[in-house]
Amino acid sequence: MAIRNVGIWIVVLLLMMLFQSSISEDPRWAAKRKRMSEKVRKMFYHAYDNYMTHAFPYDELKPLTKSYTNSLVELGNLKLEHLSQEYNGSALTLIESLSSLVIMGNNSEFERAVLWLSENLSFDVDARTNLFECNIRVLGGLVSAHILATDSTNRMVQGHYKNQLLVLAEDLGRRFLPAFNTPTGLPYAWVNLKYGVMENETTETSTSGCGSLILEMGVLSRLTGDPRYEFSAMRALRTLWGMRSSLNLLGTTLNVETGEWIEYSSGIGAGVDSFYEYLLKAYILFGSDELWSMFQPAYLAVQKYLRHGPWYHEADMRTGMATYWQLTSLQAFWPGLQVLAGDVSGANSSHREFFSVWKKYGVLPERYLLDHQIIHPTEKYYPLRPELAESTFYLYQATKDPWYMDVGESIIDSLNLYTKVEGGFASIKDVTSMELEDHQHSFFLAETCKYLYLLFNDSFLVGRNYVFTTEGHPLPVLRAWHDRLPDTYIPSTHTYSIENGGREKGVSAMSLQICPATNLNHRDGYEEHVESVCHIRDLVNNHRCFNDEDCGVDATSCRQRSCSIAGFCGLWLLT
Ligand code: DMJ
Repeated sequence: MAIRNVGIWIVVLLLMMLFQSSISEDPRWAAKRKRMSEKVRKMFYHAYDNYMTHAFPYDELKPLTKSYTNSLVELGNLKLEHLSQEYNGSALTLIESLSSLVIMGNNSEFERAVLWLSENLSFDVDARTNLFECNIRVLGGLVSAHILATDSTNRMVQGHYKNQLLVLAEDLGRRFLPAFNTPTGLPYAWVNLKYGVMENETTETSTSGCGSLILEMGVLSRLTGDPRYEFSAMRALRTLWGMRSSLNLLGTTLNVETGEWIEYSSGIGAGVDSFYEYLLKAYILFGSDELWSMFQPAYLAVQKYLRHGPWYHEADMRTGMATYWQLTSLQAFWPGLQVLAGDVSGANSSHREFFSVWKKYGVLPERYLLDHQIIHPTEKYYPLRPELAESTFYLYQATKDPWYMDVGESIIDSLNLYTKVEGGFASIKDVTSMELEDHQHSFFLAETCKYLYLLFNDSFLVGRNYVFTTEGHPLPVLRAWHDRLPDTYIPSTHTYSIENGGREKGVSAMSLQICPATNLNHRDGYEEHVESVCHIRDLVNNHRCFNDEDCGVDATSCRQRSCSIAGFCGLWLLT
């Protein structure tokens, strides 16, 4: 017995030494953070400056020919039908760059851009746009920038800003409303900004298309006091949730007039992804129990029916039987969502698989056949997508494990090696030959560069609580907008006096202080701060736990978190 105890202690001591060696901040990490964030900044400006020179005020840059494309009306429109002659672009990439400019600290360029948009942008155009795409890119970009322009840091020179972005956002939001005029409340996928829903418009939409509008439209309602936007988005979400199967799974496409499913196959990638994301993020932002009561069973159903080890396949929503064994590039957002849900070990293992495919090809192919371990014969492209960088950022925030910085570096190296051209960053047409395509998507500036930058420099987030939309635009968690924030919650002025060996001050990006921030974790008989929705306090054991007491309380649900065998704190929804 005594010998066994000694053995256990040796193992414990070895483990502690192992952790200890990685606890102390290696000066090389600080140097790496500096070097890499500078590298990403350069990437962002290479993309931005080329857009401003060759494409602004049109929508997106064509980096190979140094020209432009008015792509807002093409997004989600694979057949390019009903393309309008009148549409001349909406400076889409500029709108998408606004929050990244702020995060990188370029307030003067942000102000210049805000003023230009204030004076020149109009949505009174004959343009049939995809509601989802226009919502996440344009409405999301505008409301987020409006909040950043008017927050306490006063980024706009006084007097120059008179809520023009909010006026524009409200004008756009009003143009969305006709899309919701259906018997089910589910919105049409397409709406013409000038004329509303077109005659003979398709009634088919996707789960993400009608189920991920609540963040932007909810915030628009909170900012304007007009409840119609939030009401419409929430009603659609409720209808959609009501269409779930007895297994709590949802299909991929549906008919907005009849409320019937068209495609019963259920997954976490294209056509569904942001539906899950918005349930949880809207719960974090608005605190409504109704949203949590949707997210939790939805998440559990994914884990039960779609997960295969660290991979996720698709399954028939009615039977739970596997349909397609495919990894899609869009699925790589999932580990980031798992971090927010507190399932850090689940996030870690699925992230590793996505990264292994990235390493295999140099970037992530759009579709990869899991059962054959090969690329899909036609979907071989990589359009500069952000999802793997996004998840890497969340996992680094949750664990502070420097391995995620290595992953970020590897992503940055690949982007520079394969996609950087003189005129910007070009999408990859075929990852097996690295042949390029003449398109720099706006989400490269809104998301890819932003998450890579935040991975190495999160100073923007210190002392503040933000939820990032699916397009990477930050929205603040505010008491005024939240159903459950207690009075002790102080969102913007509260700073922590936590120090990391005298080297690092501040709190993590995920510190959603929804539960009171003190008196939650009694260790050694004293009261202490408990930080974050999803990970343990910044100073303990290099962000790893030894027992449940290290983990504190989940800030959004106020439930005690527990410590996994791997040393990560979480809610462990499956237990
Ligand atoms: C972005 O426009 C958003 O993240 C969206 O939810 C799906 N993915 C693209 C970028 O890949």
